[in-house]
Amino acid sequence: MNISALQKERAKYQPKLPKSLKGAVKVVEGAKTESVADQKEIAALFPNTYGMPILTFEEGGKAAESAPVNVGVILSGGQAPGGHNVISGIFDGIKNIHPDSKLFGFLGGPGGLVDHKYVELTAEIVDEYRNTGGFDIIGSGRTKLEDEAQFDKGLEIAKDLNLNALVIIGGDDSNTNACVLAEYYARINAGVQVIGCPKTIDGDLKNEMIETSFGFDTATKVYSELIGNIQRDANSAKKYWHFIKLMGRSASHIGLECALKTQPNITLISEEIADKKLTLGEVVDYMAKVVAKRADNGDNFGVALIPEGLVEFIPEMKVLISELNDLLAEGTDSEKEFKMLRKSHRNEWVATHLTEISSSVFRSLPDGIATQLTLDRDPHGNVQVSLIETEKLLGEMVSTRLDEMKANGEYVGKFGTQYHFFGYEGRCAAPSNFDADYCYSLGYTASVLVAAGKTGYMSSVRNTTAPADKWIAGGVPVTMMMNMEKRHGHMKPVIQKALVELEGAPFKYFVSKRGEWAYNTDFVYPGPIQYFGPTEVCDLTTETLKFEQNK
Ligand code: FBP
Repeated sequence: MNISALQKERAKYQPKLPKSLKGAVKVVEGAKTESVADQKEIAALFPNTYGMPILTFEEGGKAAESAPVNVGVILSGGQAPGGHNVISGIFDGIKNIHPDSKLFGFLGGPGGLVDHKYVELTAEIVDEYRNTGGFDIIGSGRTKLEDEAQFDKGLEIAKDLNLNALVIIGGDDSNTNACVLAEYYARINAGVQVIGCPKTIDGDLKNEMIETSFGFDTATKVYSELIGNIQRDANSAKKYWHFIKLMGRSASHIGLECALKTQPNITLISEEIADKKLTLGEVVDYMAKVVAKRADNGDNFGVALIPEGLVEFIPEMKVLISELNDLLAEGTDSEKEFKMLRKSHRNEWVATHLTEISSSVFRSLPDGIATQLTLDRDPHGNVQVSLIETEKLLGEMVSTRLDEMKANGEYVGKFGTQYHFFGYEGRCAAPSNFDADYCYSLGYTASVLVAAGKTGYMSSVRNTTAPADKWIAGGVPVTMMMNMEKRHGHMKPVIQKALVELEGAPFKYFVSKRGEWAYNTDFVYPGPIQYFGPTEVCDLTTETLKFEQNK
């Protein structure tokens, strides 16, 4: 294979491990745990895996004589930088337990387990992927492991391969399902353990024991580099407002982290907009005022960051989307009628079939956006919010608002826009040192949990703003992170999604600064991720973590 010069050098990087994982490991049991909410319901649903203690690894103990262990690994959901290092961490960990241990990778995500598609991950294969981005070593997928029939199919192949454990690398939903699987295998005495690893660039799988999900660090560094470059261009040409949509399905962690790194003029935080119940018009007003005030200073340029999931957090848009989901639900009479119409008549037809309020919201949207809301639906019939060009929606609405302000003598200036969406370009970047080290440690931790016979645990590596050898590795029972939520009309046990906390230190700092950043040009240019060089630039953690840990 032809590989780049960087890849060649980077392959030699030896990820840093917490001290406790460098030799024989002592597994220390902490206090019994409770779920974050709905304790009674969760305990009843997970009788075999509820209430287990937190585990912390310490140096020492005697290196015990161990038998080989066989592990199956699955990558689930969207790519996140560092996935390959979780796999190399598991590989090295189980080989350290016994050289005859084996690692099998299920292909194309959880579906590979059900369809019995796998590959044995040999040293030769794993070595080729160390410290690289992407999930291409075995591929990923979004099949949900939910029913017992799938679990039973999975057990067949686990038995054929003589697996001791499955490690599922995924986000909140995949780890929820991993926990259900762990409980099921424990209930039927299947003899197969299940361990989870916290992945997602979105940064919304975190809590007291999981400080961050892997990939968030690298992805936000890539986006911040690009935002910084655009800010420099904006400040050089002084003629464009750049509206940048940032990936992150629901939570605005990515937007907040990038704002803390780059200090743009506007950053919208969906959670705040929902909390203040701001209308789309109010959001547009806020943006237009910043544009106008900068224009007063002669600055007809700027940068605005817009989180991908924004529209679902704006109350009237949320209602509109839910009405559209019902109106255009597949197989309904209304959907059939809609499809029979000429394209040019569809938006008008939709507007007349909504409630009065939603109809007026729908009519206020630029035509192209209104059409996007009626077209792109996922297999469950929901509008695919990531496909809505929110950046254009806001740019066009701000432009209209500025025209009104100009007519009223409230704005003198020029408003030229450029639109961007940063998403996929950050998901498979070569992991930063932080993600390379963190992921390798998560994988290694998973191997220790397997050797200790644990199931229903998530790999946990904490104290991550300290140097890696001071990180605290261990395991957290997944049931501890669960609560009951309504999904598709039914109450289900799920891992609580972490949204941006409006009382949290990262957001509070942002609020204290955003006024200055709006009107001054205080741009910061972080530059590209550094893989070689002084630790001050190579081993940086996220601003979010620094604020959260008060560092
Ligand atoms: P995960 O939650 O599975 O990690 O995926 C996150 C994500 O990258 C979101 O930020 C984005 O909205 C979504 O995946 C895009 O999904 P797809 O890869 O299917 O287009």
